[in-house]
Amino acid sequence: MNQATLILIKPDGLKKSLTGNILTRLSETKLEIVAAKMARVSESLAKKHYQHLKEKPFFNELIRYIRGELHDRYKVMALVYWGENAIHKCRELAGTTNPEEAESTSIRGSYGRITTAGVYENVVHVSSSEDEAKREIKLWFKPDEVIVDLYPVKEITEKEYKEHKERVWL
Ligand code: IDP
Ligand code: MG
Repeated sequence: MNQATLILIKPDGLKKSLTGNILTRLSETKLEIVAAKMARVSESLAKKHYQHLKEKPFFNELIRYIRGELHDRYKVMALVYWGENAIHKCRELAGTTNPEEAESTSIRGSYGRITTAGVYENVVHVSSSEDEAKREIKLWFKPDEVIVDLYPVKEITEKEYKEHKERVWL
């Protein structure tokens, strides 16, 4: 079954110059990259992305982490990988959430760490289910930034520019 998954190379991955390395590891999956960009992470985007963790004691530090405030790198690389069993394949390569417990050959096991403030700096984000992938891809990308049709869209016309039509997620 073909699936899409959102991958983020987090600010620690960028600061440690791991982009090439991570993309090489992910290429082992033979999945297709169908969207890719560098993105600034606004507070609102960060909070929406991690909404499932808002009650956790590490939430505020996690938001600072994903926004780049701990690494002086105010950006992430966002990608969508697509193909057979994409979510499982990418999660497996990434390793478990806690980098100290992740298999040592996984991306997180190789390059992650736990900060003194207790945040798991684990280098990459990978969606963990199809529902999560759908929510996250719609949050991070516009329909026209993804080169396959993943989810339904609608066309909207901006009031001020009647000739300008834009596709947004339905
Ligand atoms: P995931 O990234 O493996 O899907 P989630 O539970 O969705 O794990 O958590 C999102 C991110 O929040 C993790 O990647 C990690 O950076 C951080 N995090 C999760 N659980 C903890 C924790 O118990 N302590 C510190 N940081 C955590
Ligand atoms: Mg998660």
